[in-house]
Amino acid sequence: MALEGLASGIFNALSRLKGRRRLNEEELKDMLKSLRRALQEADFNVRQTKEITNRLEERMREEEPRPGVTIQTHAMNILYTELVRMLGPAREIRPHGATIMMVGLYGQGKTTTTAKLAEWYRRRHGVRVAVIEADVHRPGAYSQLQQLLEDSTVEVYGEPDEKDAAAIVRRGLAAHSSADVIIVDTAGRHQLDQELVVELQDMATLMNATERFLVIDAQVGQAAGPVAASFNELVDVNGVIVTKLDGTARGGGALSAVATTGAPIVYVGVGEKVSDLERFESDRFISRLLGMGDIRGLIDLAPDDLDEEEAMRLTERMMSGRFTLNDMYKQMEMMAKVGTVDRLLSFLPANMFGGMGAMGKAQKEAMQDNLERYQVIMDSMTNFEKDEPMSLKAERIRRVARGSGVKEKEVRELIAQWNRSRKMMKGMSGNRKLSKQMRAMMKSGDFDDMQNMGM
Ligand SMILES: Nc1nc2c(ncn2[C@@H]2O[C@H](COP(=O)(O)OP(=O)(O)OP(=O)(O)O)[C@@H](O)[C@H]2O)c(=O)[nH]1
Ligand SMILES: [Mg+2]
Repeated sequence: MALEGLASGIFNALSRLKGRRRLNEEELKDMLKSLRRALQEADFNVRQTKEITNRLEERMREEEPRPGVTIQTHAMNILYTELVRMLGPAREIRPHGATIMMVGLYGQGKTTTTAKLAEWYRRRHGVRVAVIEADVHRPGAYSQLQQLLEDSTVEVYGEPDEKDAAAIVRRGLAAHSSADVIIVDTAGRHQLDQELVVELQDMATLMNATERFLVIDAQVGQAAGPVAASFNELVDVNGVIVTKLDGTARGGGALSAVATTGAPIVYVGVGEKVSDLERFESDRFISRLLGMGDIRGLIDLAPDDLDEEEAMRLTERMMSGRFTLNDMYKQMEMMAKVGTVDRLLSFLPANMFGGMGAMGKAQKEAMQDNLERYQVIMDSMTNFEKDEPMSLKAERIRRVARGSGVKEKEVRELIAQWNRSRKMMKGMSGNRKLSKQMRAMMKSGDFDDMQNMGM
């Protein structure tokens, strides 16, 4: 996941409190010092680092943990609220009827993010999206955008030989007047210069942009602050997208610096693929960062043909203790489509499933391989067998193995896996506090005392 370094730094700092009922002065200072280092390594500036650690120190001294809450969890909860406060409230975006202008400096990820957003709105909001390539400076920008969206039904408008960006936008808007959402990709610069300023302002007026999204590479760290401020002045930025959060340790600096400019962060880019976009809501983001999980984010990952309701239903079923091979299959199907197991696990509480989030790379790869093989095996089963895996005795196992071209042993392994999953689900549903919490999380994203659940 993004900001792994920060996550493990915070975890290290707070793990010093593990098992403690009372803290002596030295232990508290020690923890704060190592937290300070973690924040600074993630490029939070000195002032913000100080502010967070001071607030934590103050509240650790003043507030008693609630009954049953360990000091470690108490500290985690305080840190959670302080970080969320620093990153600011979320902004809801309703894409229907929106005209979106993407702005930003060179190479920050504008074109890639244009494609990501288009797909996001098409898939999740079911709207008709058209994108317009209005970058007349970068050679090949139009074909780059076309390529990014070649598997999509999103319409791409461009005129590779035209030198007047505003003219492209004007004709593009006319050509796609029936689209629900229009997204315009613009040219970048090393720095905001006069030519670009005029070009962007002209376009913003011409298209009457309802959304002005600034794209910033997380790699720039704290420098994101001044960049956001200057674009904000120019086109009144109402959403910032921080990209490449997957590839840098400095992301904390970028996020916090943007937050101080007052322009809300609305999405983050977490990879080069068109699907590597996430909605940014500070509470969910921080919850995930602190290893508390983000069940609603998990639902965001659901593929096209598995809508939110179905994901909810599947979770409900898992929690209810009914768990057939079919459910497991659906779950795997969803996992496989969603992409790597790694990404999926990053949404779950770190200590859930016996710490699966902390699995090694080799283990994760093995799991990915298993998923593929299991799917093949299950394609050779009847619906009845998938509903009642207990019915899979010797003869049926032999038939399934033959049908799917695997060894009988592998079929038995799958059944054993189902059995383990079923027991785990049962354990989860038997844990009333946990299931209550899971449901509450799905509804509201409220994670208070998540850490107490012994997951
Ligand atoms: N790892 C990672 N790479 C990204 C992400 N977003 C964009 N990139 C990569 O960053 C590079 C630049 O992206 P572009 O979308 O071309 O950036 P741009 O702002 O349009 O660049 P110009 O048009 O030249 O100003 C490409 O190689 C992208 O694949 C992200 O979230 N994660
Ligand atoms: Mg570009």
